[in-house]
Amino acid sequence: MVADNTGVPGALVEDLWRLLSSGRIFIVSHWDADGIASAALLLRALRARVAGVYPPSIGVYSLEALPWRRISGSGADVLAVLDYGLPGSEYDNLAEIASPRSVTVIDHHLAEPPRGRSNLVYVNPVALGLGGEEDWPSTTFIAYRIPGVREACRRRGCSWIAAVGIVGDLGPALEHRPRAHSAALRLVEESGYSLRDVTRAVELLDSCYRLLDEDCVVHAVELLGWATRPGDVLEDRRLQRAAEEAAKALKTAMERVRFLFQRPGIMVYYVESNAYVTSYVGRRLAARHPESVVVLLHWAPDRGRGFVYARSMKHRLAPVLQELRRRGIPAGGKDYVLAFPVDKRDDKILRELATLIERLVFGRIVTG
Ligand SMILES: [Mn+2]
Repeated sequence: MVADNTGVPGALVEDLWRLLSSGRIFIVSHWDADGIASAALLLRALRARVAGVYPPSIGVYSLEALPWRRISGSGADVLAVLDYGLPGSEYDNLAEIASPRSVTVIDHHLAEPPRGRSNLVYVNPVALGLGGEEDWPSTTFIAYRIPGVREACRRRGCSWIAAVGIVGDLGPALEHRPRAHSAALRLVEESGYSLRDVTRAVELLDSCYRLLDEDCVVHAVELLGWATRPGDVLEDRRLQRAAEEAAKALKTAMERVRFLFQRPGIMVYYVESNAYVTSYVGRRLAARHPESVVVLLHWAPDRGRGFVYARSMKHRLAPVLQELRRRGIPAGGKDYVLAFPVDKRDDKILRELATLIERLVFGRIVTG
């Protein structure tokens, strides 16, 4: 295989493009700015062949969370899953269930690659050992390399959309990741807009999932699929309203968060909110305790469900994530973060998770 100048094997990207051009596509994208921007790039390139776009159920990482009824109803021949971070074996399973449809995955999360099936094209340079998360700071960065996307972007100019994914995924950490930072700056510069405008657009795009509003995510993909400048996002009424509401929810959540218990090196918190404030509150708490692992139970009373979140600035949580998945829990995450949904407001799962962290992160043998 010949690698192109970005390190993705050219043959793999060609396979991907051939598959995407072979029929009608249903796009399932992660609900955050990177997922939205990746879907928008495919929408630009494939336009009339896109039979539908919808995110998985927000906050849930599993095949069951995919919008199955919409997928079946769309009559699509190809399912494109973007930026969703499931382990490779799940995509083997998906390709098996989805058959005779084909499945294509574009991702940059650290995961075991799939065993592979004839109807599966899996493009994840991190999982395939072609570099780390810093070399591949977003799914958008990969999607922007697809020949058809390049072609569509040549006519309308969308390097700022490619930058949205990087800025969205790295957030405030962007400045501490020099390679990702310069990649984002190059893309933004190419577009003629400012990093500040792109950052503001990301805030608006990320407000849909904070309100647990999947339809709003679709609206954002469609908007970004047509937008010619960041201003088109910044001036959008629906996203403006969502952002206002999300900002209020985040502020209230930070005021309401309360400490539950601790173990050596582990701080456990609780917060109640009907918005998906989990990652925002969790990041703030992790920054407050940079030496520890922070665990947060976020309960959404109106929805009768919640989310458990763990993050650390210092300690890798990947072994815990692997163990949770091995136990059949639909957890998602990266090296230093993990999250999964719960349907009970219950301390027991928090104590179990704390014990697991003690064992797998700190190497403590815990009894009782
Ligand atoms: Mn991503």
